[in-house]
Amino acid sequence: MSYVDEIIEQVIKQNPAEPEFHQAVKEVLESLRVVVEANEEKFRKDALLERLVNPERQFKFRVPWVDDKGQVQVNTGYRVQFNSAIGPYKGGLRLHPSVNLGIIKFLGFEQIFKNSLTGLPIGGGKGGSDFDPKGKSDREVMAFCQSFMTELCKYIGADTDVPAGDIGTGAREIGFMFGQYKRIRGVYEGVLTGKGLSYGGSLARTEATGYGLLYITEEMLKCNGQDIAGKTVAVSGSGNVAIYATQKAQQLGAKVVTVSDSTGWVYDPDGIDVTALKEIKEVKRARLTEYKNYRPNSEYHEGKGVWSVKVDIALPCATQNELDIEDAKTLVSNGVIAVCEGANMPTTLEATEYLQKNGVYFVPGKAANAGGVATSALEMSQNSERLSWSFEEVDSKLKGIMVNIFHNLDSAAKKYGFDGNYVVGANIAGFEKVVDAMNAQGIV
Ligand code: NDP
Ligand code: 2IT
Repeated sequence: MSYVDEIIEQVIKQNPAEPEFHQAVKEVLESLRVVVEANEEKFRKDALLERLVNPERQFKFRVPWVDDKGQVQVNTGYRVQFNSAIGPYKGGLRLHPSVNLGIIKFLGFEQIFKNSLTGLPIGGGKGGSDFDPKGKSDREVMAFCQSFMTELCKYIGADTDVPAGDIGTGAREIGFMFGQYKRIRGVYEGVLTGKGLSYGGSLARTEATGYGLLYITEEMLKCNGQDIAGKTVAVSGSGNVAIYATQKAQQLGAKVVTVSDSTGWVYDPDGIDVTALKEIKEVKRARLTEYKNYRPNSEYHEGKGVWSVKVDIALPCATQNELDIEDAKTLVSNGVIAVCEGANMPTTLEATEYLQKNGVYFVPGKAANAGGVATSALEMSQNSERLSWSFEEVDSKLKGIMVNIFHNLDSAAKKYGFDGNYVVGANIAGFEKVVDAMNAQGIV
């Protein structure tokens, strides 16, 4: 059996009931087959793939907190420190009832290659909890965040592991966590990114993931003889990534006609009103049903369906496996030309293959959404030098990073004979730097 197949089998056997982690490992290792085969003897002897798929360290802990009725609640917290070959662990904290160890491992594994693609010195990590911020009071969210950080603070630090936001973790949660870290550890340092601007945050970090997604989409289309201006776009999700992806798409002259949340989706034939969307989601923390109050001409639909609209470009920005084979077939039959992933692993493996086979340009999340973590690394740089850069400076660095990522994955795909396959290109380009660093550092 080939080394790649052996490791895939081993991961499934050793990590039962973690289907998302299996999926992420499969996607990466399948892409790396050509590189692994060329170095099979050395990689086997060094157990390189075994070291790559096993986290360096993982923490699972109890998070007790008291709700507004005086009832004690208990959640589970996680932090997986996956790979520190190229820098301190870096990656977000997800707060969502679906969180379990397998989800955090899939996200942490993806993060290794994503962070490598940014070209910045950050290793891969991820964490979170099955706590659901939805419907909780600010005090309850604070109680949870303080309890979560009381344990997490033992394992993180500005030079060891730097968490950030992800689903359910935004500016409010990062603020509460930062306050508790500082109180317990007694150090004022850049231990988290996505901080508020008054206490060490970076301008453009809030916008970075969505903006970065559009910068890479624009560059990819340009290199394939297409222009983003005038295109119709479907966005899913209505959180941080979706909002700023929508905003930048509109600034670039495209028309975004959909957004969604976990209960339904909106179709706005005149183009999504970002100001209304921000008010509903960032200020009121309300459902998308409210959108119709701002835009009477729009439609609200319960359930799934965002991919049924005829568009040129699809940008999944909600969650994993939200775009399946049936959705891919609908998109293709509606003439979609590009799918670029704002979320982490939003497209199933089967759907990805179908899209690629049908000539759709497909940019995977670990490249397309890398603008968020890249800007987090820029926030770390600003914290280290105790300076703040202007919005324009951070934004122009972000754009440069995204354009560079596209060219790196395009070249890696071409170099190994997979011209236009940006999944293979991203995985190989991300892997090469990590492996080089792992080899240089010996068996650790
Ligand atoms: P938010 O919490 O701000 O928004 C998440 C959005 O996705 C919400 O609209 C939410 O709907 C929807 N959603 C979440 N879970 C589900 C689900 N199970 N089914 C359907 N819809 C769902 O998160 P972000 O915008 O930060 O993250 C979105 C994606 O982007 C995630 O995959 C994340 O890992 C990825 N990402 C985020 C980065 C960042 O900087 N924030 C960087 C790179 C990637 P509802 O409000 O109803 O829950
Ligand atoms: O998935 C991701 O890259 C993030 N949630 C952002 C991580 C970060 O450290 O900014």
